[in-house]
Amino acid sequence: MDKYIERVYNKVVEKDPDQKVFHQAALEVLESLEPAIKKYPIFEEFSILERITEPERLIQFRIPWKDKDGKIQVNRGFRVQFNSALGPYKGGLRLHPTVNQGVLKFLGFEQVFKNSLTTLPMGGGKGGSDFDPKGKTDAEVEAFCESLMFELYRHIGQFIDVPAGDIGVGGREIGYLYGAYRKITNIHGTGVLTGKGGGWGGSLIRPEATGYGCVYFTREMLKTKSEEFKGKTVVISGSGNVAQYATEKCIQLGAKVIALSDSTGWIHDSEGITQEKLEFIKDLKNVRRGRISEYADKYKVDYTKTVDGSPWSLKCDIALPSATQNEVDAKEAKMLVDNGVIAVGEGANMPTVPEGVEIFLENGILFGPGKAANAGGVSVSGLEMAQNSMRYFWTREEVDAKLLQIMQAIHENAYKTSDTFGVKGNYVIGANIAGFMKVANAMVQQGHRV
Ligand code: NDP
Ligand code: 2IT
Repeated sequence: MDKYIERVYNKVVEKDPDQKVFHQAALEVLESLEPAIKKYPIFEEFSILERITEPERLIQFRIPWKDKDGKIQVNRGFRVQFNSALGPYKGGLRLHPTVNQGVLKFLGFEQVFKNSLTTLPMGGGKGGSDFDPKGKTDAEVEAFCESLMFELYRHIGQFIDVPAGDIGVGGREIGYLYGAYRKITNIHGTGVLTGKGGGWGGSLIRPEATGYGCVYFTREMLKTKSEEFKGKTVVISGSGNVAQYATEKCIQLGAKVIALSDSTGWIHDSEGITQEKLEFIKDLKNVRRGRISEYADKYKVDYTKTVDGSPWSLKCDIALPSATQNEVDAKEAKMLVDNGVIAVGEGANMPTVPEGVEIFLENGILFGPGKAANAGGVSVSGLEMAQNSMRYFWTREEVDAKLLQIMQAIHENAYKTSDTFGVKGNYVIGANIAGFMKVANAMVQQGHRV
């Protein structure tokens, strides 16, 4: 490893020894930047790597809220404002019991490079809480969101920081958060959050954007090998926002999606999930908030508990991991390769462990890393901000066309950059360097204090 990169990485680990997923994300990016760091000594001269691995600001706060029995519960809230060289901090809020500073620093760090790739003017940030929405009543979720906003409102704004959804945060939560923001500030600041409802400032296609975008990106990768989605068998993990709309786009393109999962287990529908069955899943997950096992009961298909294996053991042509970080381990990556997978598009953030990524790359699998493949969500968030600034709305077709154009531009940028640095088709190096260059150059140009 390059001496400068090694020094910076060691410092990252030394400063926060417990933040393992952040170390993982930092190492993955830093290692791949080596050719750019060597080619442009100015980045070392300006201490860009030391600066880019340190968040500009990290806010941690208390979130007290009353549960259905009238008992006051206390959760921890965070906002990591990682880098604003390219625009206001932008990134989702995650509600999951595993959320802590390290998880949000990993996600915020990834977001910086992802947002840079989108072509839109957005910095990177991430936030959330260790609150577990599972099993909570609507009223409890509302009470929690309101209390979260009591603190968060002072740190956000259309020119400062614009949160959106992530795991555990969808349309319902953004609604409660936005209502609280308006009530507290008396500002109808539509541009303060994205993923809003269609009738009050939300962009059409934002709910679909991450899943659709992931399929658009994967389709671009396939084109480089004269392949297409039509007729292919696809395995997708998760059954939340990203997984649902990745499935929908696969169906539209004539592919067969045979598996979806949640944290408890996964279903295997060998005949393929149809649009009608997908509507059942949307209602199950977004309205009734039930478990994916209900799909197996209804459609009489196989169901396997997570403890008994993963959907990556299924034979498929294309895999779109769309649940969470480190959900594809080395053994599972090997199984996918042995079973003939040709493309892997990461709908989730860092779902493949580093050894798994290595296995995909060594075997010539088309591998789209999350920060490129799942950038469609934040891209349409950026388009939502643009529409809010204009006090205007684009049609579904207009937003979808712009999303497609952005995903194609991200693909081209990552592909060309990989070629420039002598590793044609390695989208990990291509995306990391392309995303990094824009941020690093902005930081150099904006002086040593940013
Ligand atoms: P949702 O909350 O809508 O869905 C998450 C899905 O993943 C659920 O099926 C959930 O199962 C499963 N899941 C969550 N945690 C785990 C876990 N520890 N082990 C196994 N399964 C798990 O979230 P999204 O679909 O929005 O997010 C999915 C991924 O995509 C995340 O990595 C997120 O960061 C990323 N992403 C999201 C974007 C967006 O716009 N929403 C944009 C770009 C990336 P269960 O219900 O059982 O917990
Ligand atoms: O990981 C991500 O890119 C997101 N959760 C979406 C962020 C956003 O601001 O839309």
